[in-house]
Amino acid sequence: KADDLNKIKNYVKGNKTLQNATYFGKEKGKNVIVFHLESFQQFLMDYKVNGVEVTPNLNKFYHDQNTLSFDNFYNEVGQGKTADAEMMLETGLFGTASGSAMVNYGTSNTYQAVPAILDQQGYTTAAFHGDVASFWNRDNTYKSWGYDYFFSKPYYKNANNADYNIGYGMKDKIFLKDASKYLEQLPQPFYSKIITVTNHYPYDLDSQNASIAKTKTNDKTVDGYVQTARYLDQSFGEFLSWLKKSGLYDNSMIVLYGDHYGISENHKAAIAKLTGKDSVSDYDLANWQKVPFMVHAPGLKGGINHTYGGEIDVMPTLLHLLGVSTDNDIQFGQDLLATNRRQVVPFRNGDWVSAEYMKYGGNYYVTTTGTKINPKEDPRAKQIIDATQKDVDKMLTYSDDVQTGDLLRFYTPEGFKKVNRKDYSYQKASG
Ligand code: GP9
Ligand code: MN
Repeated sequence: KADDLNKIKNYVKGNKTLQNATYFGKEKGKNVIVFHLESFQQFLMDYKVNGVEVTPNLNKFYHDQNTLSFDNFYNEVGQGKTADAEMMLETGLFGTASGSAMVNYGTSNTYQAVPAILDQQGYTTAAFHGDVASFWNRDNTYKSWGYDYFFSKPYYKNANNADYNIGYGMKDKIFLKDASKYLEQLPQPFYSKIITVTNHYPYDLDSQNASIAKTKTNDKTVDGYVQTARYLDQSFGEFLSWLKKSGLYDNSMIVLYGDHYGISENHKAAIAKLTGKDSVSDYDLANWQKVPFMVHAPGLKGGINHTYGGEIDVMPTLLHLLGVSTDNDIQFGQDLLATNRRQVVPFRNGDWVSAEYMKYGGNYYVTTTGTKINPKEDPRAKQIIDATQKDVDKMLTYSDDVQTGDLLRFYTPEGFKKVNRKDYSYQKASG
């Protein structure tokens, strides 16, 4: 088992990228607020329905001169959905080929996750979510990841009158108001993750909270999406103005990400209508997997960054911005701001996107033009495609080996203190 690790360590070492001197350590010591946009896709950015912006607050944030916004950033989740997104962002490991790694390995595996790493840099770490603590086995997994606090549903005084018919927990506006009471009391610097949920399949929303007309694709689980997305946008807008009033906006790095697609690729007819196309190809469906990724901080050199990347790349990107090296970490991402990135984005099923080609649904395309190609008729393309596929398969296999073999128990990065789960308890003290 331990020697399985040596192959993986060598692969990861070969995956290292050069530090970007402009950004490395730029946000050192700042608070971090990671805002999880549930089921929120990139196509919604600057999207209008009958001339009305669906997400004006997020659009403004996306185009802010101090926001780094990535427009070729993909979700890479498997069956674990939100849990896979959390696993990738906090550990730099993929979810597993089936099931949820958080559920199957979160309780007992050894991880070297962002909360533990930042804890050991003097940060207080806290997760916030309006659902019960056990969903996706978060309560146990967060102890393995070293979260100091996990404010789940029982912590919120409005928990029971904010329940929402999707059954996953509180409506975002009410959750965020209650959560901010805890956030403002966290010792600084803190690392926090705030998980929303209202913009969730099947995208129902009570009429008094709906502020935009449904779309007219005639697909009943699609047409409410713009309403719950706009509600999420308003929730974010309210939260952002609270951050500004509380002063936290000025000394925090605010990170936004969409965790995975909202409208699955099975809704091809509806997707075509939403995107004004007659039909959608596998090329369109690959790009449908794009989700937003944005990083804002006062004075940060912002702009739209076109590098091809995904959720697996977030951990090194954030830690490097905080001046924390990941050279000794076993993680599969590459800093999105590095200048020598491979720009290969593996999907959990072995498909992938790169800056030059993409493979999706068994078809191959030129990434920038959408031209369909047949590698058998193009030796140069075939060589690149075969090498990319080999690399993607290796990365996914190695990540699965780490998860299923719990291989990190055989390795402690230099300077990292092993996490002791017994040091953490998230029970709300009664009273
Ligand atoms: C559950 C919420 C939804 O607490 O995070 O998770 P998802 O269904 O998107 O995985
Ligand atoms: Mn989700």
